[in-house]
Amino acid sequence: MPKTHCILIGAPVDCGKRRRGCLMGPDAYRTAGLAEAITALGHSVEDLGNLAPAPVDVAPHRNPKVHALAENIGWTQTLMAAAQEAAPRGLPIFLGGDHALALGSVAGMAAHAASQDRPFFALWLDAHSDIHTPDTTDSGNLHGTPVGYVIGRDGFDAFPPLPARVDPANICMIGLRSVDGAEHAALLDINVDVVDMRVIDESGIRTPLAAFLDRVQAANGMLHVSLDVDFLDPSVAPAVGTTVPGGATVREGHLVMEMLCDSGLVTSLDLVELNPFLDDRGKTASLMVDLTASLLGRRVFDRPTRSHA
Ligand code: EXY
Ligand code: MN
Ligand code: MN
Ligand code: MN
Repeated sequence: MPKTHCILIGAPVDCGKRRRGCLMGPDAYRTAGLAEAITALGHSVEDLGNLAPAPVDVAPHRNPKVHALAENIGWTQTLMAAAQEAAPRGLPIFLGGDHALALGSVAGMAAHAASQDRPFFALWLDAHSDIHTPDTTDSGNLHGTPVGYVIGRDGFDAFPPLPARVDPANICMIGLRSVDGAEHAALLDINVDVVDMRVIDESGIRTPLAAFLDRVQAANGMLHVSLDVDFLDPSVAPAVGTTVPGGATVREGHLVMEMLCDSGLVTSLDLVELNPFLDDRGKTASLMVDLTASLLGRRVFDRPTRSHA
């Protein structure tokens, strides 16, 4: 893998849901040796430290269940700007923080891709589709809405206008096993590439991922990877507030990262939903660091970079 300048962006977003703890996520990754793992692979690292949400004053959402709207909007503004500042300088790695950070990271990276006149793609590694809007969410937790926002669904009136809408056909979701009714209805209506655990059971993770990566490559696309801890099975990654049994194994996680590395297509990464308060002596934080190292070229045996086909 070519030497890469990795820009760590601490995004201790903890307002996307009610259970607290993700605010400790960025420092848990640092404690688990993320920077050292990256430099050991010959890459350079720039750590921007932990950012903060922009101050926002906003009326409550018409859905009274919506939680912490102003803080989520403030983070979206901060991270949309941070993405566009960092992207021209290297590979931004957003250290979460819950998945509400992707409201800003994905919107910002899509804006950057548009500025480069290149198509933007997103790989959503998650038990959940996160495609609610503030009107359709039943929990009011906005960490369940980032995909809804970036594809331009209605209901995000108070959020920053999208500089560039993400085409749902350019999103691939892998690991799905917990999709709410309203999300299911939305997914049937649009052409997001959905790969649930049943598909993985039957055909493995390689085939659908290779097909998606072929599409990204053919389009000369920029690929954002959003890795939610709950993509993985809770037995190997317990430090997340929304565990769902029947998730990806450690090796399936590494295969995804190794294929992404081989493809050379990844231009930004989110590491989200780590709650160190729920971890077992740093086991989950360390696994996420190891998966990031696989994305950045860590291998047992070096072999010629093969296409993912
Ligand atoms: N769909 C459920 C909700 O909207 O509350 C659960 C969302 C979990 C979201 C986490 C980030 O993946
Ligand atoms: Mn998620
Ligand atoms: Mn999830
Ligand atoms: Mn979650």
